[in-house]
Amino acid sequence: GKRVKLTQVRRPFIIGSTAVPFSDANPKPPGVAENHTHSWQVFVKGVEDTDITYWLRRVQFKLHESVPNHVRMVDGEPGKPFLVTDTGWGEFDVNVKLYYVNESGEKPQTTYHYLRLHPYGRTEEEKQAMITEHGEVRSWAYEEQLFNEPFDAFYRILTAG
Ligand code: SLL
Repeated sequence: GKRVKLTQVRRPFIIGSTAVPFSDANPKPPGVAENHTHSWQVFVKGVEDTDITYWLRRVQFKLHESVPNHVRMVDGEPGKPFLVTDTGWGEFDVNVKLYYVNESGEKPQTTYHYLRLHPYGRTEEEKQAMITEHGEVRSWAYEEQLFNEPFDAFYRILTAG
């Protein structure tokens, strides 16, 4: 295949996490360890949940080694986030490896996301801004995937629809 010269295609996406402390409203499921304080999710998804599986086919989330089965592979399902859900007690860096669709010819790329359980900020206001009405601590990053001189076939996939 040929590359489309002098062309860049950008696709926005979100890497994020949410965490909720265990409470009456978020009870600890049976079997969860005594020292676990939160349930959490870490994800890669489209902005406003738009589909990104036409360019991203799989995501590997490498969690802290203290988490059982800490390397999680998630295959894309159209329109759904690439999502890992678990429980724990501590914050850590998640290694996020993005695998692109075969037509792209792109090698996987690694990025990071810090899993936050506790709100942080210099002021009480900044901390409050991280908490949603459901008591979720939210840490989201808007990212942009750049495809530089994509292959012809991939360019057509990127720009279809
Ligand atoms: C810390 N650097 O020391 C961090 C590491 C690791 C948190 C936190 C595991 C839960 C499980 C878990 O929450 N690890 O046992 O499944 O604070």
